[in-house]
Amino acid sequence: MKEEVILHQWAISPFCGKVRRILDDKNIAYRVKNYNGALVAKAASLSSAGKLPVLDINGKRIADSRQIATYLEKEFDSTPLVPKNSQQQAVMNIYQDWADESLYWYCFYFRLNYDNAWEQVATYFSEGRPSYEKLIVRHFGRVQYKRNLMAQGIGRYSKSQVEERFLFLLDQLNETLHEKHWLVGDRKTLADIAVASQLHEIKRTSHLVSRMSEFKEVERWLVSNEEKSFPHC
Ligand SMILES: N[C@@H](CCC(=O)N[C@@H](CS)C(=O)NCC(=O)O)C(=O)O
Repeated sequence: MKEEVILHQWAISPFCGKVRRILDDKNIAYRVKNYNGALVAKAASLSSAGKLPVLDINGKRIADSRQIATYLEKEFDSTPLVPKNSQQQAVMNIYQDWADESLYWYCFYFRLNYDNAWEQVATYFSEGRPSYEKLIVRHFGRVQYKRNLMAQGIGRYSKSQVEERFLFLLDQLNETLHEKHWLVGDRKTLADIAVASQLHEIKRTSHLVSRMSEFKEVERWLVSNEEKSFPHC
């Protein structure tokens, strides 16, 4: 019997959203396992980095969205998400790194520093768990992650500075997408998936959602990068 593919995830993690999109694009059937509320401690034990996503596939356990993407590209190559051309590949890798290492922190910032957004995160993050766990997430989760944001650096800037910088970057992305369907070459690549996964999560919880919709090229392109399905278990 063929083994089930299992994605260990948080529904609102942009990196988990990125892996879901890759699995969907490659038509790989999978089940999700969520680590909401107090299960966060269990999530940390799944890999040496202690982060999600983690994917169980073909008897292997793979951690990190980039490692997962590399594995899936090699094993399921009928829908390629990496261009053959090496220059395009390089641009794709730079976009992916920008999404994972820079845009991600904007998503984090907009969730942690705005009460309304954090309330939504606490709700998503404690779905299916006893209600007292939501209180823990709401308070201690916020304190802990704010420390990460300060250590990374972006947490030391004011809301107006971070919003202005983010909207500037969206404007630049908008320019980049002018008369183009995809960020790199003429088909969807990991660059689109990585960047769109971050932006979709920012839109999910951020007060900036209506400002973001002013960037028409980005909006159009985001529609092409929606998740095909949103599986729950
Ligand atoms: N480089 C990793 C980053 C994954 C990551 O940062 N995941 C977050 C969730 S969005 C996480 O696990 N955070 C928990 C922690 O840092 O302890 C990847 O691409 O998968």
